[in-house]
Parts: sequence; C-alpha cells; structure tokens
Amino acid sequence: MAGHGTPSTPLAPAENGPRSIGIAAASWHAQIMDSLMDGARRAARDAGIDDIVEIRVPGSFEVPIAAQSLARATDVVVGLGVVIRGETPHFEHIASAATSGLAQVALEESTPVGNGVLTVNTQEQAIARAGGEGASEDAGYAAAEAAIRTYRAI
Ligand code: DLZ
Repeated sequence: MAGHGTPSTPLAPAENGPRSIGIAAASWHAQIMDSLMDGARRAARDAGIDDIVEIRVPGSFEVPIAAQSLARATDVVVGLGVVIRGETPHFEHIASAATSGLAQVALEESTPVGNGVLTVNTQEQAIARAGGEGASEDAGYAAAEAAIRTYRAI
C-alpha cells in the first residue's frame, strides 16, 4: 500500500536519491508506532536506501531534537509519533511542538524532513492511518516517501 495522497509513480531507487535516512520516533502508543516505523523502513527499502539510522525518544515532543541530530548525519529524516487528543491533556502543545519543530529542523538544517507524527482524536483513527492490517493510510511510508522525493527535487 502506498502512502495516502502520494504520487502515483511507485517509489523506486534513483541515481539522485538519498543514500541514508534517519528515523526519529516517539515511544508512546508502541503498537501503532511499530506500524509507522515498518512503513518508513519499507519506503527506505523501496527507494534503495540501505543506511537507516533510528533514534527512539520518549514522546512526540522530543521528536524534533532527535530529527535535528539525525539531519546532521543523514541525507533525509522522518519524524514519527502518535498524539491522541482524548488521551493527552496537553494535546495542542505537544502536537504543535512536534509539527513546527520538524519544519524548523528541515529549514535550519537544509534537510528534507517528513512529518509522520499523527495527531488524531481517537486511537481508532491512529490505527487507521498507521499502515497496519486493514488500515486506509500508511502514514509512516508516506512521510518517508515525502522526504525522499523532496531530496530528489531540490
Ligand atoms: C505526556 C504525553 C502525553 C500525555 N501524551 C502523549 C502522546 O499521546 N503521544 C506522545 O508521543 N507523547 C505524549 N506525551 C509525552 C510528551 O510527548 C513528552 O515526552 C513529555 O511531555 C516529556 O517532555
């Protein structure tokens, strides 16, 4: 399954593609995170990237600092996390810190950074977007694919 809303041409190795990818991943909602990480690794493999560096941090709030560290060592980066509104008292703060932090890292480090931090209302919505069995979207794949395609484009 390709990522939701991604270009129709399947991801494949390319001469001008990145050689390495960093995956910055939160630890909350472990099972859903496993699906997101599987998707990001699958996108890397489809693009012919063997060099995959992973950093695991406690929560989505910490994903941008891990992404920054990876951006200094790898060609592209993807940030992964799951923030569920109903279960997270400071949902808006964590979600916006993760999203704007990843955008900031991309611009400051001149490195494509895919945003695979899911910000959803319920656990069911997160599962549906995380790319596992029966999911309608493959957000980890899509975020990694976006970073890879951006690297090729710029
Ligand atoms: C504290 C917290 C809460 C309540 N919920 C989530 C969540 O749903 N997803 C997530 O990735 N992280 C959560 N966190 C942890 C914060 O991201 C962060 O790790 C802590 O606030 C410590 O800085």
